[in-house]
Amino acid sequence: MKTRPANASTRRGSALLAVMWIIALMTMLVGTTALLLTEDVQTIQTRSDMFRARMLAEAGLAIGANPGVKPDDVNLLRREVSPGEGYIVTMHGEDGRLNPNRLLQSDDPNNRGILLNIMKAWGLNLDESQIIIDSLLDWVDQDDSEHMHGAEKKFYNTPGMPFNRPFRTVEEMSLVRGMSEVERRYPNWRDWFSVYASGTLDVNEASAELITAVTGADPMMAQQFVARRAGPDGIPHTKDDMTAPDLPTALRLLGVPSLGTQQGAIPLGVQSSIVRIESVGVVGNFKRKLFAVLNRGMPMAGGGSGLSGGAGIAPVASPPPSVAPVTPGGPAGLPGAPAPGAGMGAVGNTQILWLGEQDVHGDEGPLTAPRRR
Ligand SMILES: [Ca+2]
Ligand SMILES: [Ca+2]
Repeated sequence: MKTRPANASTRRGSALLAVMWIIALMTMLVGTTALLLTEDVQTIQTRSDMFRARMLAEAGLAIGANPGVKPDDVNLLRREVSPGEGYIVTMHGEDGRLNPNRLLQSDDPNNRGILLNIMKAWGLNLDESQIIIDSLLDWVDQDDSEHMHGAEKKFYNTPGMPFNRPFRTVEEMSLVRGMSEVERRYPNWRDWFSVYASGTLDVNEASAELITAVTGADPMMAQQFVARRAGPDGIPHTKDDMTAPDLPTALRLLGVPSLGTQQGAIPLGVQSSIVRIESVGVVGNFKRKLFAVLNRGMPMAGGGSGLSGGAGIAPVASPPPSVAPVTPGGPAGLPGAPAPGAGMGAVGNTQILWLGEQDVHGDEGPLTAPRRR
């Protein structure tokens, strides 16, 4: 009899404990469910924002691809369609870069001098440069015999390497013997090349270092020339640009009296016929970047005078990148690399050399066009 009240109180205690446990468990369950739901909603929102950013990038690309649009049409190329949403389009002449295939497949002995200048600018010594240059030559030639410092099948010991054909992308160059050292010393080496460049170097688009490497111009003179190009505002491709109107003027400004043999097989020009258009779609913190390389069949003038275009060329509608034909890649599994020069289609006189999507690096600035002073 003595133990009965004690038993009842223990049972009540146990029941209370059980209820408290259940409440705690249910609170946890509700919390987890709410968390999962929030995550789902966030995922849907993220997908929707990413999709919208891509649509905006496509819209920007279509506008930039119109031959009537000039690189300095800031009000057209930088638009905020609703708060925090819009696109930023930039365009520049692709001929400011060297075409590696033109350079490596030419028999002109002066090209080696240019390649040596380039390697020197990247911080490589003569021995390292010889190895890389000969290995690049071996990579694009069709035979299996090595240049003096080069590399063929035996060196790579990997099926399909070297490709023994021209580069289809600049990225393929990174597979060549010695290029890992270039990557370490000068990570921006890719900016010097384009497989879509016409082969004529546009001195109104090229970097000062590249101009020096190709023309032998004094580095300071080349820097001044590039600074002058951008005009008083210091921004390339704006109305105030002071690009060289013709090659003799450019050479005079660069202090290169006559090119002589230095130029090798690289002709120089002051305009690009190949244009690269990059479009970044922005939705809040989300960004998607699309780019197109177009051959407009006529030169693109530098910033000040804008794109020469319009007359005789049908406006270009941007084809959706999803339907762009993609040719098979190289043997080492670099898919999607088109054969350079093959083109991906044409609209009017405009040939589409490449359409693609890129990671967004760096800051594109504000969505709204800067106010003119
Ligand atoms: Ca070879
Ligand atoms: Ca400018």
